Parts: sequence; structure tokens; C-alpha cells
Amino acid sequence: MSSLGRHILVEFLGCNPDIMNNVSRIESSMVDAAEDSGATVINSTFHHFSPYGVSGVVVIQESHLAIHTWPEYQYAAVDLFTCGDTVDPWISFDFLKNEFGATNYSALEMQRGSLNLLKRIDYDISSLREKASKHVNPGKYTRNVWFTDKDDDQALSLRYTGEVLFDKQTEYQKVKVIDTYKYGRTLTIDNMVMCTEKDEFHYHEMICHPAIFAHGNVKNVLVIGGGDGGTVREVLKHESVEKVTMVEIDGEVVKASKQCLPTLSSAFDNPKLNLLIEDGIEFVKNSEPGTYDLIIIDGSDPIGPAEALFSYAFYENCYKALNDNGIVVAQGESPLFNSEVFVDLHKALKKLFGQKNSEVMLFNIATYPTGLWSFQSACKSNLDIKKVNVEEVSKKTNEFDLKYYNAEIHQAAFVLPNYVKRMLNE
Ligand code: SPD
Repeated sequence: MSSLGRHILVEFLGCNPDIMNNVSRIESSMVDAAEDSGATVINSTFHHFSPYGVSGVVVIQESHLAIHTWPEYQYAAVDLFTCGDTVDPWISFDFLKNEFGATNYSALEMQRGSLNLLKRIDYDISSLREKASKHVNPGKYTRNVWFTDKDDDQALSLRYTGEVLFDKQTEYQKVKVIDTYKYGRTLTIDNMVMCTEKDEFHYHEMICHPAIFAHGNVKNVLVIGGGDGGTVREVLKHESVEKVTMVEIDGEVVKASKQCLPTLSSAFDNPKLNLLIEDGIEFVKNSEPGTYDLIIIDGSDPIGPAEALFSYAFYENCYKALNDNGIVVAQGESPLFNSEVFVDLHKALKKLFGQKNSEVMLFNIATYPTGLWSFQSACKSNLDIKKVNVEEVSKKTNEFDLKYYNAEIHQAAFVLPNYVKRMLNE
């Protein structure tokens, strides 16, 4: 080996224009080309540009393969850069020439990091790390940093400043607050969006006002989860409410909100609030039967500590802890995103509270997967949660200065699309 790496600059001419404009085809060709050459693929990022052209890069353990195409010129500019002697970039070259149907080409190989020009030093990595951690963006470059909430098949990306305002791996989960350009400060747990300053009101107004207005005299409330504070902020707007017990398992979520999300955490000092940092599932299990007018389950998705918040046994305990007129409202996932959990939760509530007393409310929220989300409610009595005193609601929603919920939204939230009705067998 006379150099650290080999870099082939390739011009592919006379390529098939349809292939040059096909982002998924190019991506798989580039990944296959890397693997054929003996490289280990780490990641790939590809973008299609409107109206035509594709750019992308395959990051390999041994460096990278990059491409930019001009279908209208039947042309692709390709960089094949590999390090070490276990990978042969010319194999990738041959592979891509065939894949793209190139009728002509030129290729220039450069040795990168010629060893007779370099001198190895005793690299003191720890002192350099210290310097790097003190390094603040000097403003000489534009940062383009994206947070992505993704599962295997879909993703939501929000561009943020690059600064992480709160970052803690707790006993339960990874809690972060970032500052996004479009949605303001955003609380994430295990890399999933929990709430953003811009659209959290959709969620927090809908999780409590429909049930509180329909009930008419909610005094004693239990909130399980809800560490960001948005739910108790809304609940405590109601004068009838005398006491709110909030049980959050992870004190760091509360801390993150107090430190970074003042508009959400504004009610944490309210004297009617009893905030407990402990396991909500155990708390409900040990609650005195018939205690609460309203139990709100404000948990995250059913992965990690929130999983048990979707179990039948948990709702059995909620049923017991409610008084005869009590209502439970739970974060119910999305019919489009997590259909199984959505349906199973409704089934559990119907079994415990009766079909006629169990309802699903839908609302939209841009930063949750699919943008369509639900709350599922169940009443212990025959109270019809769909009905409210419209005059009273209108007066109070003005007084509370609500941004999402109103009397019309109350009626509309319980109206379900056909496919959702079918899922719920209604
Ligand atoms: N997929 C995200 C579901 C998160 C639900 N909980 C959000 C907590 C807001 N208080």
C-alpha cells in the first residue's frame, strides 16, 4: 500500500435517462456496487430533485461512493473512494457502467494520502477531544442538522439548530429537547417526538377538555405520565377541579420541561397539583377504589416504560379507581400508524366499561406519525361524553383562550371515518 486510499473520479456518458432519474434504482445500484467491491455499507442518503436529477452518497466503512446525475444529458458524475486493501473500487466501476447502460466513460484514479508524503504522529486523542468539546460553531459554516423520528418504513424529519438543550439517558429512556426551526422547542423521548411548542395544544387541549366539559363537575383528577406538564396546565384551567395528582415515572422529563419548555411547564407550581415521581401503574393498582372523577393516561407509544399503559390489567385498575361517574381518557395511538394497539385498547375499554360507554376521539397533529391521532375514553356511568352544553363550552373556551378545542370540535371529534368504524367493528 503506497497510499491511504484510492479515489476514482468517473464520468459516465450516454447513460439510460430513465435510470438516471430513478432515485431508488440508483440507490440500490450504488449499494450493490459497494457490496460487490467488498466494502461494508454503513448508510445511504439519496435525494431526487425536481424535475430531474439524483444526488446521493453511500457511506461505507472504507469511505464513500457518491453520485450526481443529469438525466437530460444522460450523464452521471461518480466518485468512488475506498481505503485499505480489502476493497477494489474498480469492481464498483464495472458494476455501475453496466447498471447505468453507459455507452462511454472516462475514469481517473488518484492516490489519496500518499504515504511517502505523510508522517505518522503520536496522536493524543484525549486532549483533542477536550478541545473539540469546547468548540462552538464559529459561524463560518451553515449547519444543516436534522432530527428524524423514524421507524423501519417511515420518518418525520425536523431541521434544528444543532444545539441539544437537554440531553439525558435516564434509567428509562433518552430524554432530549432540541430547538427546531418550524416547530419550536421539541421534547423527544427515545428519538420520538413527544411534543413541540408549535402543535402541542392540539394534543393537550383534546386530552382533557372534552371529558371535563362532558362530565360537568370534575373535582379530583389523576394524570398518569404527562411529564412535560401540558396536560395538567389544561386541566387546571377548570375552576371545578380541586385536586390533580400527577404520577410521572421519569423525573428527568419534568426537569427537561421545567428547564426548557416554559409554556408547557407553567402549571407545575399550582398548589392544587400533587406531583409524584413514581410508577403510575403501581400507583393506580394501589389507589383507593372510587377515588377519581377523571383519570388521564398521557403516556408515550407502547414501547419501553409506557407499554403497560396499554394493558387490560391496567385499565381494570383504572376502572376500580374511578368513582361511579368517573371517566378515563387515554392516549390511544393512531388508527393509521399503530392500528393493532389502537383497536386492542378500544376492545379492552369496551369489555370493562361497556360498548355504549366507550368512545374514540380523533384529532390531527402534524408531528406524530401519520398526523392523525386518537384519545380513547370510557365512562363508568351512562354519561354521553359526546354531549356538552354548547353555551357553557363556548363561554369557557373563550375565557381559557383555547386554540384547538371548541364546541364544534367536540361534536366532530367523535365522528369517525368508515375505515376506522370498520376497524372498531362499529
Ligand atoms: N408518537 C407519539 C405519541 C406521544 C404521546 N404522548 C405525548 C406526551 C405529551 N404530553
